Amino acid sequence: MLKVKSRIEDLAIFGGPSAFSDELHVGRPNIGQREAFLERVNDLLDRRWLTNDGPYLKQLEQRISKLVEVRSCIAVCNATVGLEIAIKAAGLAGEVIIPSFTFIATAHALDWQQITPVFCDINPATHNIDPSCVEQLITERTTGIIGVHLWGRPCDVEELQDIASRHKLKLLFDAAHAFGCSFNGQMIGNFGNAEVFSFHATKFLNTFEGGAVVTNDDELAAKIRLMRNFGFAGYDIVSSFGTNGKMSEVSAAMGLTSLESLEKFVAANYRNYKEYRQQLAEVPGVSLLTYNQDEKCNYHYIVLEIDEGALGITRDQLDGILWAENVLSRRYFYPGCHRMEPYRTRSAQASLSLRETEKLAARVLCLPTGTAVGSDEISAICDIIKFVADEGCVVKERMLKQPLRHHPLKK
Ligand code: T4K
Repeated sequence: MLKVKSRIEDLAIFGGPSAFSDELHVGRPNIGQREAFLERVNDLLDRRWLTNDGPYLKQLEQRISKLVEVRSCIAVCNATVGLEIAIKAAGLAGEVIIPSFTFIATAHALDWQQITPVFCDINPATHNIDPSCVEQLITERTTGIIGVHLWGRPCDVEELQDIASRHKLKLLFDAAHAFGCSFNGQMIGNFGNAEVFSFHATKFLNTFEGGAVVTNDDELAAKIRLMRNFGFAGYDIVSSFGTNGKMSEVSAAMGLTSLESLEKFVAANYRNYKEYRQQLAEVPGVSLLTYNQDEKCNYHYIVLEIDEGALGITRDQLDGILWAENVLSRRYFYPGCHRMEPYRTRSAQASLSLRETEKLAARVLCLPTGTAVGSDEISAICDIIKFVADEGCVVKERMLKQPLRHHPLKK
């Protein structure tokens, strides 16, 4: 039963009952047809082929290549390892320019192989790496750029490609959020030297854990394929450096099943996005990140930007209020990679040149969506936000006076 708020005391943070009896998460997995998945699991158990280039993996790679309209798809155990392999196979070394406003995996995939991630500021309008800042960061040690299509919204691909070509740099994209999205009518996956999708449980399409590297460069694809399997070119023949980046058959079976429901997942996300947009349209200090509907979008993230001055409370205060109501909103990607270890210690000055990143990291809040969330939940979440907006100053005062019963950083 959803609890309605009409007085300040009704807010769970001030002692009222939580709006939701069960926790509402950002990142609840989308699950396809259970029967189809279980049939595949039975089949792979009967065949006793559990991993290592199995038939489901091959099918998944073919279907993704077709959907993304790209020459090669190499499925991997997760996007982080996918990034590590793509980085190695593309020959990156020295320094690589990436945005700081991303999941920490983008930076760690470089640092893991002694490559320095050089953090670049973002364009506040797009939340993506700002090409006009990239060029200033290029040194003689720079070998590449990794753009991140944050929230599934494409980077400024053309500008980045132009910079990479002029400076003879490799260009990769962390497309962890962007499966099923397009840029100028062309599917994400076709840009730069290679792009990497994530199929983690919390992503638009999931294989439990998983990901894929996609590329139109046949030579690079062959290298990546070898590296995914320890460099084995045949029985007893190791022809290159490699790791274990393989995707298992059960993950591939989940991927194939998820692909069959992809239209349903987009429809649910789009419906949720429209509801949030309509219900939050008039709320001062709360703006919902929009998607370009002329492109293919997966609408997988509901991203708010909070303007403290207009709303009356900070993003973190709103986060605390929502958590008390059992709405586990997320401050992705606070505080920015440059403020996380080991990068923070190495470069204490980084924040000076990352002004937009710093500002945005204090404003963004992601809300629950996906197939696990329906209209009633969205209305209840928006009602809480609207109530708080109406009572902004009073809520703020009350929060200052009273120690929080609940702490949003319980994780
Ligand atoms: N690049 C970018 C830009 C990325 O965003 C990511 C991953 C990567 C690279 C690396 O991709 P992978 O190597 O993971 O394939 C989550 C995910 O773990 C991470 O994959 C994702 N980005 C990131 C944006 O979100 P956390 O720390 O928020 O995870 P966690 O455990 O808090 O889960 C999020 C919410 O989802 C929780 O509230 C609970 C819910 N959940 C989670 C799982 C795993 C479920 O309801 N069911 C589940 O099975 O990082």
